[in-house]
Amino acid sequence: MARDHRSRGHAGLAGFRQDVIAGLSLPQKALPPKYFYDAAGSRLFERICRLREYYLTRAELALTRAHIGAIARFAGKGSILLEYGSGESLKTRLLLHAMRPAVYMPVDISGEALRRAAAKLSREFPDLRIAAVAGDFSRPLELPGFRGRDRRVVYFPGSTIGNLSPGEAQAFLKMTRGQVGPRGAMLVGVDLKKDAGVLHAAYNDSRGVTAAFNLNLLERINRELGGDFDLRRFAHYAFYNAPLGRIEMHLVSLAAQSVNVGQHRFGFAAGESIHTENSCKYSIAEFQALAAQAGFRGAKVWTDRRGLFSLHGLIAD
Ligand code: AVJ
Repeated sequence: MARDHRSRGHAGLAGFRQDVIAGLSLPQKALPPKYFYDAAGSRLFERICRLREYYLTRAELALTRAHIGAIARFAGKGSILLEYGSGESLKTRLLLHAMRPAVYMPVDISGEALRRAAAKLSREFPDLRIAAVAGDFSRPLELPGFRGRDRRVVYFPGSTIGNLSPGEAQAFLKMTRGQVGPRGAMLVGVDLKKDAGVLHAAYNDSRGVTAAFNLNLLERINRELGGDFDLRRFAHYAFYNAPLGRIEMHLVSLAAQSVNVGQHRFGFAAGESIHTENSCKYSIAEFQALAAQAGFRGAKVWTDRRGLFSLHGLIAD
C-alpha cells in the first residue's frame, strides 16, 4: 500500500522563480540543475540514459546486477530503505527484491513521479510497505514516524551527488548521517574519474539529446515564469574541467541580447554563459575521504567490470 507524505519545502513555483531570478543575477549566471526535471526534462533524461555514449546508467545497473547479493546484505534485510529519488529504476527493483525492506521510503521533489512510481511498485511488490515522501532531499527532511529499532539505510544512486561540489557533498553526507542515525548506513552511486574523451562524449551525444535536455530549462522558464528566452540564440556547451574533476554544462548566448523573466530583465553579452550543471567525478579514494569527513566509514565499494562507475557502502562512524 502506498501512502503519501508531503514535507515542507521549496518545490513550488515561488521557489523556482526565486532561484531563477537569483541565479541569473549572479556575475556568472547559473541555474540549479534540479529544475531540469519537469515532465519534458524527465523524458529527455530517460532518453539520455539509453544513449550509447551515456555509460553511467548501464554501468551502474551492471554493477548492481553483478553484486546484488552483497549489496542487499550490506543494506541489511528488513531495514528501512530510504531512496533519494522516486524509485522508478530497474536497479531499485533489484534492491527491493533482494533486501525486502521493512518500509521503503522514496523521497522526490516531484509528487507526480512519486505517485506513478509508488503505484507501479506496489503492484509489483504487493507486500511492500511504501511511504512516499514528496520533498526536497537536499534539505533536512521531516520523515514520518517509523522510529522503532529498525536500521535506516539511504539509497542514493545515479551519481546525483555529483551535482554538488565536494564541499556541498560533504555537508549533504553529514545531513544524511544525521538522518540515518548512529546505526544507519548509506549506499551511494558515484561516477568515477576516467578518460576525458569518454566523459566528453557522454555529455555531448551525437543525437543532441543532452543539448535538448539543457535547453529545456529555458523552455520551462518561458512557460512557467513568463520568460522570453529565444532558444535558437542559446547553445549547449559541456566540457570536462579536469582541475576541478567535473563536467560543466552551460548554455551560451549566441548574441548580445536581453531576456525577460516576468518583470525582470537580464542582459547577455555574446558568448556569455549560464552555468546549468556540474557533474563531479571522483576516484574511489577521493570519495571515501569525503565520506570519512562527513562521519561515515567507507566499508564497501563495488564497481562495474570496466571500472566506469562505483557504488559505495557507507556506515555511520
Ligand atoms: C542525473 C546528475 C547524474 O550528471 O550525468 C545527464 C544528469 N546531465 N546528462 C549527470 C545529466 C547531463 C546526470 N545526473
